[in-house]
Amino acid sequence: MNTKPLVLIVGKLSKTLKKAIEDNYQTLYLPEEPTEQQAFLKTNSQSITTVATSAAHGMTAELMAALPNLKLVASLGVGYDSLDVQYAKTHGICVTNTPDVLNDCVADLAMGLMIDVARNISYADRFIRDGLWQDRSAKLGRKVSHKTCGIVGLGRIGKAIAKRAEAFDMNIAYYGRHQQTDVNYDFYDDLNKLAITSDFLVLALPATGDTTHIINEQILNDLGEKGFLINIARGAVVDENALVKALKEGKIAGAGLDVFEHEPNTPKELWEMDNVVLTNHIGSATYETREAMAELVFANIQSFLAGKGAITPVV
Ligand code: 8YV
Repeated sequence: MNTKPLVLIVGKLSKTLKKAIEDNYQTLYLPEEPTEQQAFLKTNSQSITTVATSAAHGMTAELMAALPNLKLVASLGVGYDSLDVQYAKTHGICVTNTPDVLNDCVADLAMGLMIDVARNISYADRFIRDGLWQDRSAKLGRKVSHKTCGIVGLGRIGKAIAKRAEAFDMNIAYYGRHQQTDVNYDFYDDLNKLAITSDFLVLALPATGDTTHIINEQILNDLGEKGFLINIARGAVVDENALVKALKEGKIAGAGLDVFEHEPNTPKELWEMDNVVLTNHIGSATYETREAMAELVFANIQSFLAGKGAITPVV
């Protein structure tokens, strides 16, 4: 009889993480097809105490409720908006994420999007590949250095962005629920005022009920026609229809976007805009970072199942 704890893998995980789990625990995979999933749960739900999943897939209250003996959900990703942590908390289920190991990677991408959209790097690449250089010179961009970087959400990733922006001689300002005593950046408790003062409004906040569409038409108008929006947080924090409208009407200078409201679907109007840089949610998508995240997921599972508790619990 196999006495190893049983781990249910929900959604796509890397080969290395799946192998680590398979080598150490009894492993089951949740079918994605609804009929198959129901049959699977009917047979296995009672024996499952541990789930390994990702921020990209998530865990609903419905699925957690279908696993009556569930004790741990270990998720790959720092964001946990796709996990029903409220249900988990009220039902004694521990949820873990993978903070810190991806701060640098995501912050690097934020700077990349900022420089790309301000200096027309992706546009210039297309300009050459489309054979347009023969006929005309490329359009002018905007400086990044010595400009104001307004960070919405000065958490661990926000601080990593601020550190990079300082290296570009940028002035750093931020908006959050409270002023932080361990930084000497300009604090704004009014998002509109931060938008007005920013040349680059960089979104690094979590997606919660309170932050849905926090970037709206008025904020975008306040950012202004020389301002750029950079989003490496979650699509839900931006009113995407208002963003498309602001870009169409030249209310802002451009946008660098790694996340979208309805991924993998993105507004087709953005595809045609030369002052927009689009990436497909690749904030943490490097070999090194995904390996570190996978190791942290596995470490949380090992520690919890060894009775030592979780390493990075959310709840
Ligand atoms: C995830 C992310 O790692 O960390 C997060 O919250 O959004 C991504 O970097 C990726 O979606 C895999 O789940």
